[in-house]
Amino acid sequence: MDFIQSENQIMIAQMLRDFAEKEIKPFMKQWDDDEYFPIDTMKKLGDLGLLGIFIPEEYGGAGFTYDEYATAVMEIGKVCGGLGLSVAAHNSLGTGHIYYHGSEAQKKKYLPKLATGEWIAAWALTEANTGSDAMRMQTTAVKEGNDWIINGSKNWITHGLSGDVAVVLVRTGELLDSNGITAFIIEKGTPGLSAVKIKDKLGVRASETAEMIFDNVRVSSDQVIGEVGSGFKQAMQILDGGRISIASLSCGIARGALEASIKYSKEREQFGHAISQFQAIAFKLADMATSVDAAELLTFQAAYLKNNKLPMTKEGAFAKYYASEVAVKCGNEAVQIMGGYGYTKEYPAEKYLRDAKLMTIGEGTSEIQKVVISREILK
Ligand code: COS
Repeated sequence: MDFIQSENQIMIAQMLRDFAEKEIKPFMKQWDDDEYFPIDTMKKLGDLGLLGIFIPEEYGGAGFTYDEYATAVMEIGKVCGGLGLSVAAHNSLGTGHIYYHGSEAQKKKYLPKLATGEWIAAWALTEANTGSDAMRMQTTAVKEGNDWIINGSKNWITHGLSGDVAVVLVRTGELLDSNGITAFIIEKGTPGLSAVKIKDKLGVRASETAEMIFDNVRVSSDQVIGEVGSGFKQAMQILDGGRISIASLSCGIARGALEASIKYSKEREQFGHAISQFQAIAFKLADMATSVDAAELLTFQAAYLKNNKLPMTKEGAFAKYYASEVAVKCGNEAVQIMGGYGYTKEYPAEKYLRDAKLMTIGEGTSEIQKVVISREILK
């Protein structure tokens, strides 16, 4: 593991700080208030190579490692958790699934569009009644000649409405058969596919979440990813990598909350001193700073293992579990440090807290991370 940032990481971080000043900070409150998904801003990030960060150049990507990927997601998370979630989900879920498990023809067809941001990706595993218990999904695909007919619905899908293409996990075998789920690539506009935006979320409101409905959606066998029946295991592997994304985003939110808290506590005076001078506040900042660094180290550990194609199920879960809880803690402390101001939308603290909370829920709850970790250490 390298504790020093590479030149590429430094360059990406600086580029994103500049980008955030012009393209994110002036608009993010409006996106949050209106639950507006800034697809044009996503496309600009695509122009910067940030929508195919670890996709090789031969498929139109930036060809970076998970280190640069984590840095990019952290930097966006420091500013806007919602946009950060969209960037993370696009890279590691939809696009990542086609890259890691798709055929050469599928990679050539989809990755250049996705890696440049011409197309936005969705990834659909969860259903209304099956979140943590993904294996019990009810959406089915039945073979008819060379085609498959898909019926059912998927819930809580990032870019389920605006995404140009979705990787959809569907039952093709018996209930509870770990070889009974298959991944399909389904393009927007396919007859029988519709979607409804989910509104009134607590946080990550700039990221689009939708329900996708499949009513006799016909797709050809060319749209199956990998072997029929291999979808659940593909999904588990994608979630292992996805946990680096959410850990990175959590680190970004936590660091954003810490930096805002430091700034505020140096400016705010009470009892004749800046409140940073009081141990009650200084120790909060010390705890926040220590846990943000620890979360980043766990995240870069998982990234190192992924870069080196080493097993990282446990380490991905460590990073996601710890960093997401740290993000909530830092968001909460930021509100506390800013007091009444922290409780209003005039200051950034309450948004960090709202955005952070999703980190302990999406892409596997904290409880599921503990299931994964305990199974690994008890093997
Ligand atoms: N990589 C590859 N294969 C994996 C795997 C991984 N990380 N984790 C499990 N598998 C395989 C197992 O080896 C098993 O294979 P066999 O049946 O051939 O032995 C199969 O997948 C089923 O695994 P398991 O029996 O552990 O499945 P469970 O139903 O008990 O589920 C958990 C395991 C809870 C870990 C899984 O359902 C999970 O991750 N749930 C959370 C899903 C989630 O994150 N949802 C949110 C998505 S929002 S984008």
